[in-house]
Amino acid sequence: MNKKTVFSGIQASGHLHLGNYLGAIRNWKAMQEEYNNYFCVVDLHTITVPQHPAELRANIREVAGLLIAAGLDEEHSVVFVQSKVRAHSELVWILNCVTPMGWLHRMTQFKEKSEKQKEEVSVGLYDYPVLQAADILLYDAHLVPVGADQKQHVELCRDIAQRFNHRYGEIFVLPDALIPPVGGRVMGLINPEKKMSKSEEKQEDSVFLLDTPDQIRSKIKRATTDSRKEIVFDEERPGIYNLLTIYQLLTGGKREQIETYFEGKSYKTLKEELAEVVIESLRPLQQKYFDLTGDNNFLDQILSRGAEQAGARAEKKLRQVTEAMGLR
Ligand code: ATP
Ligand code: LTN
Repeated sequence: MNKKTVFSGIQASGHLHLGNYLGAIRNWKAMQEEYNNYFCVVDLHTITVPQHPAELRANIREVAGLLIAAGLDEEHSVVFVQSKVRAHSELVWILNCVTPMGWLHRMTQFKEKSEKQKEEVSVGLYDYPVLQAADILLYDAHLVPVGADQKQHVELCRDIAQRFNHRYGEIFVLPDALIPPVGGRVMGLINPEKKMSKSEEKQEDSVFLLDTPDQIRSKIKRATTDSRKEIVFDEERPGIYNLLTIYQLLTGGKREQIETYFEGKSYKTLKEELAEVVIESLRPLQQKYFDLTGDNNFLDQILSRGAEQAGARAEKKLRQVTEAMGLR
């Protein structure tokens, strides 16, 4: 059967949160049977900002474990760690040599992240989107399911592929980003003007997938709202809009039904009910995570088979690329 290929990546830059789940991982699971899938813990992207070695090692395992616990299975999906497949590091260099600097200057994520770091900014952070392009192009991925913040990076990948193909022949598949219509940008609880993010310093801003029920209740209770009363989907009121959107995504309800259900109820009730919905939605995932990480070998074996499978496919592509360029 000629299934299309899906590739997506996730950083090991901290604990996974509801934004990662609703904007990305949950959709990866929902579509895995329809495609050939590669899901990658992108540790080489993670080191574009300084990481503590022991923490990085632990985060890589936590992220990989959560991907498996969320339901990605070996029958449909190859789950692996980026640094274990050397072809990523080799292709990024090659792509660096066909990517104009000007294209990278326009990347909004670089502008945001480098503002925070000032003179600490690494060449790696600047080059981050080219490494992302290498990830995607190595597997001939047609589709890249991501949150809304990654749209620009996938478009850049397409541009790089096109430029390469123009110079050396039809080597790369041009990928499309797949962004969920709702949930592509889950906002912070404390600051609903900014997206929920792993590397945000304020822990109260995010619901982490491994938070305890009490942590979840307390974070949602303290979420920023407004001085109004009506519980309706109104984008002008980002706090309430975000809480309702999370509720909608986890219950699968329609917006009008949800508004009717909460009519005349207080923000306090909304928060209490949302907290219980989040707790119950995460319970099976947490249970599975603790079961599978109880057996250290289990995860190692999945990742090692994943790296082997991904490596074989990536090497084949790299051979095609180097041949076309006269490096072989
Ligand atoms: P960092 O804060 O370190 O940049 P991150 O939380 O943005 O990390 P990534 O590993 O960069 O997470 O992203 C993994 C996937 O989750 C990507 O597809 C990304 O678009 C998606 N994602 C991240 N944050 C959100 C969010 N708040 N809402 C929806 N999707 C998100
Ligand atoms: N930049 C992405 C992570 C990422 C990725 C990829 C996503 C690295 N390589 C390839 C899709 C395809 C992010 O989520 N911040």
